[in-house]
Amino acid sequence: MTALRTLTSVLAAAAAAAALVGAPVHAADADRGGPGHHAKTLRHAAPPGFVIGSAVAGGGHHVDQPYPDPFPNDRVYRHLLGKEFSSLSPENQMKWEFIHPEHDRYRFGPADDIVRFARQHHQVVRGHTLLWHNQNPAWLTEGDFTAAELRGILRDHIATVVGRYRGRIDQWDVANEVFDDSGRLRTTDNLWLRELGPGIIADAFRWAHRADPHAQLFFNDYGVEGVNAKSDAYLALISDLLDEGVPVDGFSVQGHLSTRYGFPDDLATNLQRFADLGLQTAVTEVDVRMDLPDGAEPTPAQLAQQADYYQRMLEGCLAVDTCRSFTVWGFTDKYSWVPVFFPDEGAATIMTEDFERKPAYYALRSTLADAT
Ligand code: 9MR
Repeated sequence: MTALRTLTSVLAAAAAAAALVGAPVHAADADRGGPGHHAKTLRHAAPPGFVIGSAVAGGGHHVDQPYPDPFPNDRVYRHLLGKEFSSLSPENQMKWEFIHPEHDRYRFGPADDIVRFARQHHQVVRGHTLLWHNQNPAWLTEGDFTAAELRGILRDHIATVVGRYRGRIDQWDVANEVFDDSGRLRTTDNLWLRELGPGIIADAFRWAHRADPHAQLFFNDYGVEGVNAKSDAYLALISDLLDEGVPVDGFSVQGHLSTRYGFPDDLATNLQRFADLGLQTAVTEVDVRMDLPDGAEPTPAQLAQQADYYQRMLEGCLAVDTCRSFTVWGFTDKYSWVPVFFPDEGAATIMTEDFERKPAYYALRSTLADAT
């Protein structure tokens, strides 16, 4: 079957399946000459001032990855990354273990390449991330440092990394995933909180602000799409920090969803309460994985449900004035982290491994076009 026929039949089946589950997928609208039918890419369909982003694959724990680093090597990937998106997030290339692999050595090359590519393609960059419990290098986690030394290490890292990209990064995920699912600060598994206490969060924001006064500084997490104990904890913490004059600019929800679970219908309500604090909001890491036992192919119904979830995430963001940035965590199944981390799940992105656009892609594009 040709790629086009596959796509056409998938779209038709997806529309039928959407009707079945009552999902408001209008995946095919854009191609039928509906609103925004002339918008050929996501970024061109987006309303003015609204950026649509993708993570830039590479540098992860994809230990069994059967491919060379995609960003520098895959020409089709690069072409689509430049053409479809107006914002880039390094998936791993600015994380501690990657950019600061030894105490006295930084590795900036891959991050520099992304920032340069973004410039060339008129894209903004979301920096990710400065204070996190994961992907810290062994020299740091296993080193024998005093509290004062650790503090100095974090301060220097933030000054160095944020300073290097000063003026070229639009939004920074300063603090990533600092709460657990019950809304308790990760004072055990987060090295910084454990060794230096929760006050280090405010310091990280202050240091980042000093290094780049124009970058918008964010808290970022998963499982905070809706109103729940964890997002409540963020609301309380950020309110306190703002009262103390700490330079926090934004709160972002990652959006790693699964078709196994219900959609977080209160996304817009949740984002709005952060917007009401005067914050920017953003959706930063969307993917929607599905059950694919024994290497099964996605069914039309699964693709339709996935498209529906992507669309509703985007609609939730578009409904909130301060949500001006929506990023997918990779745009092709070829390089997705999902099957590596979730056995028997996958197909979580908006394009197949062969870069064929799925119903989710068209759902995003027509939703963006309708919002213009
Ligand atoms: O996609 C990233 C993957 O390549 C890494 O191996 C993994 C290791 O922790 O991190 C993934 O990205 C995460 C992001 O940085 C923070 N939110 C959750 C993402 C998915 O795990």
